[in-house]
Amino acid sequence: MSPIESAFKAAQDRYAAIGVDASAAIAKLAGVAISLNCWQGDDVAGFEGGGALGDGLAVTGSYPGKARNGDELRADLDEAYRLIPGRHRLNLHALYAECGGEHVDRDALETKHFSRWIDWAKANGHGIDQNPTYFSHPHSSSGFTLAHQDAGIRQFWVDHGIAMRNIAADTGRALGTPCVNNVWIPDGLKDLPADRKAPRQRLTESLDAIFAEPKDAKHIRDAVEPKLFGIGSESYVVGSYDYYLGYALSRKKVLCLDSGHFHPTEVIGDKISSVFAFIDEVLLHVSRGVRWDSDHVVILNDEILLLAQELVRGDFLGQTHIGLDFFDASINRVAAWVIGTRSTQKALLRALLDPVARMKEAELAGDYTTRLCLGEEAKSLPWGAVWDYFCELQGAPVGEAWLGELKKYEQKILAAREAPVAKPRAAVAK
Ligand code: RNT
Ligand code: ZN
Repeated sequence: MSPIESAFKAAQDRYAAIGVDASAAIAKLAGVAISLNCWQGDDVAGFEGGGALGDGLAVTGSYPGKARNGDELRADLDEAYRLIPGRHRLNLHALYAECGGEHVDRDALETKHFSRWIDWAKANGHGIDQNPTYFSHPHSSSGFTLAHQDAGIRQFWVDHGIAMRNIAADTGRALGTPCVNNVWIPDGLKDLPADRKAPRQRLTESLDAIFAEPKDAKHIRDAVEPKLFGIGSESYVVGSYDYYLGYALSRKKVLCLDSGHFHPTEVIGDKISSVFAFIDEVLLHVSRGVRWDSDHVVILNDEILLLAQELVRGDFLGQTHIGLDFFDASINRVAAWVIGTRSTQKALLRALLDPVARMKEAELAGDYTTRLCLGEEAKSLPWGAVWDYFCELQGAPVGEAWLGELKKYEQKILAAREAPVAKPRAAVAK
């Protein structure tokens, strides 16, 4: 028996004593696929070769070795998946289409432009999720897309939405697992609007046009993503939370909850059981806002723990698509995926190991002392031993061992991507 396994056995006994089945927790965690956001790999640059990132999105940092094309991005993702226990998905974006050097505008994208992604996903057992890209484009430069006052520009973006829906459905069909197609638009205003109503009416018309064609739920799920504010849309966001909650509810769509898209004291964990009272499926963009929607890498903090507890305690995992959404260019970008995904999984595992049955029982009996005591004691139970064993079972590195492996990848692969720096000319002594 390996030291990891014997530590697990001891932990398992400890959990059994409080009525928790650690093996069952591991089995459940193995079934949770997390959708890694491709855009962490290249700072949301994409392959269109266009202008700078904007429309409310910002990436800071200049860590060397950023992926510059599909092959490099896939190689980096392969490395990340290798270091994460379990089988996971990929969260793609329209601007990662591979058009073989040809300029194909967003309204003309077809499934063939994603065939390299689909083939790679099939070969490696990954599901794919998609996102139409409503930013970093000349037609989004005014800060408006689907709610634009110009009917022509609106139509361009509706056509993009339709194209991406077709692509998502084909992707889901090809991979045998539904592709979640998530619509986020930057539309909003920096300063106080004179008219808050008309853009929202236009957005409803545009969305209804995009979703007009019925699609098979076996292949595609349509999701919509609300937001409180963005850089340049501080005063007004057309697709607010209230707006999309109503839209998703009335149109039977998947509601996307991004942890960075609410007031700093508002947490999405608290919303889970409310939205599931009326909505069938939720997409999560697990992220970490620091003072604002800063998209820091997810860590194992109280916010993510609450989110995981709510998913587990409400038995909502089967109706929840878990995606990541962060972009940090100040650290190794592959490490960002590994840390964010492993931390999300750790939160889920801890939630699965909580003595929930006993806590609920105490709550119903009005014994809040016991409830508080059990929750606090659970925090120092040997969940780390269960996590290590899960990693070992899944053939993933245990503990920080993954970092050593990634450093080798960095030295061998990422470093080679940097153009050699010209040596400064020696100062000439006068
Ligand atoms: C922006 C949204 C959106 C994006 C991605 C790149 O605030 O969170 O999900 O981060 O589409
Ligand atoms: Zn998001």
